[in-house]
Amino acid sequence: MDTGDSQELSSGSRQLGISFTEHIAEEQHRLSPAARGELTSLLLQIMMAAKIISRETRKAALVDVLGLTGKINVQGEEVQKLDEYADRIIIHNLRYTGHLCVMASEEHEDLIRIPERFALGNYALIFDPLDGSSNIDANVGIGTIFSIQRRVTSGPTGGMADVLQRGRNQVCAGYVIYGPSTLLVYTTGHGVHAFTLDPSVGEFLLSMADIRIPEEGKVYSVNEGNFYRWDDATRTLVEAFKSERNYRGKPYTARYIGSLVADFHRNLIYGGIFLYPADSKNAKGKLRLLPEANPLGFVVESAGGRASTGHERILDIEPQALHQRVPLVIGSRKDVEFAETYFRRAPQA
Ligand code: AFP
Repeated sequence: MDTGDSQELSSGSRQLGISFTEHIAEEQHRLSPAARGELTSLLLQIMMAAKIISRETRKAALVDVLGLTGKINVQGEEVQKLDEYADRIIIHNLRYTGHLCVMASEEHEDLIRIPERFALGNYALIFDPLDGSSNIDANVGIGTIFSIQRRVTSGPTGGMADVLQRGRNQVCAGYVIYGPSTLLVYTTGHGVHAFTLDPSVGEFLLSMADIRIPEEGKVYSVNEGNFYRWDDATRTLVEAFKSERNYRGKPYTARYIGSLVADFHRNLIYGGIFLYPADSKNAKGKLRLLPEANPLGFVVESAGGRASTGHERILDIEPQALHQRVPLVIGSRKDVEFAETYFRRAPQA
């Protein structure tokens, strides 16, 4: 009987329209034939959580989930109801898989332990359950960001060392955008691929394979309301983007949504630079190294782009704390390199 292997195209796992489930099974077989399928199974559970969160974000307005819970999270921000929901869904869908030793969420001050009744696995999951949540009530694209590290501790439970690893050690990273369509983007360091949720079949289908970010873009993306909180280097840089005093010799276009996944994804596809620099209010920047900068840094580098603090490569930073913040300059390679020349002239905070 023909198993179908003989008809297989060499680029089978990258054929548009193929399901996420089939794609990751094929990729795992191609890249590490001896693997036991743990990462595949972990990704499938992340996909399942994303489907549930997607469903809830779509019907949120109808069931009065929108709005604040009235609580403040560990970052000192108001917690939106959907943040809590997304956080719970991810934990409940991932903790029993037997593939994780520990989890860390932007919404939790401490590590999330795997309950004793479940088996421990070889990976640690770090995530931001619903990034851009202050945009929820305006129906703007929001997203889940995830990062997977290989376990480095031994013993009866996972620990902080499993989570506090440099971004360059990531095994896999990606994000899901809940926007006009639900999109899952991921990389294991071998190409960046995007899958669109087809609601009629309930599957994520490959919509963009091997995404490459343009070397230079036309867009700069920054919250310019912070202008008077910036140092001189940042102000001069942003003025260079708005004028002809940049390496392209013409002004960039400004685009800022205020939802990191949405701003990042637009620049990944069209080219451009996103910045959240340090300022007098956020001396170390606003965004978090582990659940935001590291996974997006891994994605952008895998697509040929660059991610930096302005002074050093994001993926080389040795994390010191779970909720550590960093200045973030990310996007098209030439644009980020241009920005770095300005930051490097200024003293590092
Ligand atoms: P929220 O999740 O509180 O909306 O924060 C979003 C975010 O962390 C990131 O997604 C945005 O890029 C950034 O903050 C926007 O920050 P500003 O509102 O200060 O521009």
